[in-house]
Amino acid sequence: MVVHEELPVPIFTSLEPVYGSGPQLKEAELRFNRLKSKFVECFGHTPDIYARSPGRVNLIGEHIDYEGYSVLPMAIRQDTIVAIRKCELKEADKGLKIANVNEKYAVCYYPADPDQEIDLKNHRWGHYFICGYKGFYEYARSKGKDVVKPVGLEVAVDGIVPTGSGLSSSAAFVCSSTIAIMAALGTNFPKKDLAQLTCDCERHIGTQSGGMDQAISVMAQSGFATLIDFNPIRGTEVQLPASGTFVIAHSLAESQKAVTAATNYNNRVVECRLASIVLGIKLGMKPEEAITKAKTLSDVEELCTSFASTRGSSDPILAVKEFLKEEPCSAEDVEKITNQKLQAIFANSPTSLDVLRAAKHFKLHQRAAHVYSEAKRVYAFKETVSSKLSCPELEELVKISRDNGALGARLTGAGWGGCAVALVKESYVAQFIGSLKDQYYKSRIDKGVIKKDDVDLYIFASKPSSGSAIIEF
Ligand code: NG1
Repeated sequence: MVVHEELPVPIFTSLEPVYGSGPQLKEAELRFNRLKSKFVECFGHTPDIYARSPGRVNLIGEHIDYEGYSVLPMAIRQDTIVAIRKCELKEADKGLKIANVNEKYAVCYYPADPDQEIDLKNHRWGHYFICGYKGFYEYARSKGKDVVKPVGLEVAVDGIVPTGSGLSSSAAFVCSSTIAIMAALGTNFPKKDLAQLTCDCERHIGTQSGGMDQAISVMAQSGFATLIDFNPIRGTEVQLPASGTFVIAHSLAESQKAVTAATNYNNRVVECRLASIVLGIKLGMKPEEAITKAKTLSDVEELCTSFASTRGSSDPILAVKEFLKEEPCSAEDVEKITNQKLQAIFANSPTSLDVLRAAKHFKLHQRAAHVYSEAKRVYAFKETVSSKLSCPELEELVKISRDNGALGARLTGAGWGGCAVALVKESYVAQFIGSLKDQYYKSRIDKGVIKKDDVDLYIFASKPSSGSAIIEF
């Protein structure tokens, strides 16, 4: 069986397979037309090809992807579309020209050099395209593919994922850029490789991201949320209850993750790494071994659970409570345990060194406790959404009701037990109740589940009744 993540990115000749046939299609047609006009206006000819990638909403599993734990997001309809054209590389010309339909974003120019450094001190919107550009070449080289010589690229972008909103506008842009470059250069990679390479290359922007956003953007299947596992990346479709819709509401406070990485996002990643190292050492690893092997909390989970088993539990948080102090600790506190300066431990990671410079203290206990408990919640959520709300007893009761002439019958309330409600013709109510007593309740009375005299508490007819009242005599 071919797993869909092994397949290349699908290529369509019309918009319907992506946007369906409803109002979303109309909106998409307008956007593609506008993007094409922008392209022609900027570059004097039409693009060769387009690529799109969506944003996402994470349903459960926050701040655990970079620790190697599974998460459960779904793609949203908002996406980024990239129009692209390969062109001659002219001397003295900038090789990559990136325009945007949104006037807020001025045209960006970059050289056609896949090894260029991204100027992180000067944040520009076009940097995300360069992440994809670098990523494409890094992947192609790592696969020993005939490395395509750098070419000129003309690019126009239209993104409607709200920026700084936690809905992964950055991944939508990086993924659509990488895929556009790939398509313009006449190749196509398996989706799981793309998910990994876009995760790796988005880190050029300075955030040590975990990979959830790129994975769901590349691998999402319409109609499903996806459980995403890492190392290696894998997606499992999760059907959500048809009776519900997720509503997403913006707080209107923008989060500039790349700009605040040293104090916010990367700070958490570094704290998790320190927590892993300290737990590793406390649970028996030599300091040098912990520094090289304990990269994430998932690397030391087994040590934590075997510690917990000595106390009759399987919960890794027991080790967190035992070995990581709740009070924030200083760099010196940690260095006493690691026997090595933190600057030396993170010497190869400039963005982590930025964290060390900015941090006053580290919260190791809180980070580890969060990661281990959140990782479990992902599976609990999956279980809940994939399990039916009904239960065998309710199924049986509904069936008996229908077999005995109910016009309709179904479970009522939250389900997993409780009542069924059946609509029955007035003239038939007494007979209906009698049949249910025989066919459903009698065997339960015989088994002692309920008392014979109580049966009328469990099956009764009701008309719509009146509401609250205050009564004064
Ligand atoms: P947002 O804030 O939506 O970009 C970020 C990370 C994810 C994940 C979540 C927290 C990037 C690109 N994305 O998402 O990998 O760690 O935070 O669960 O850094």
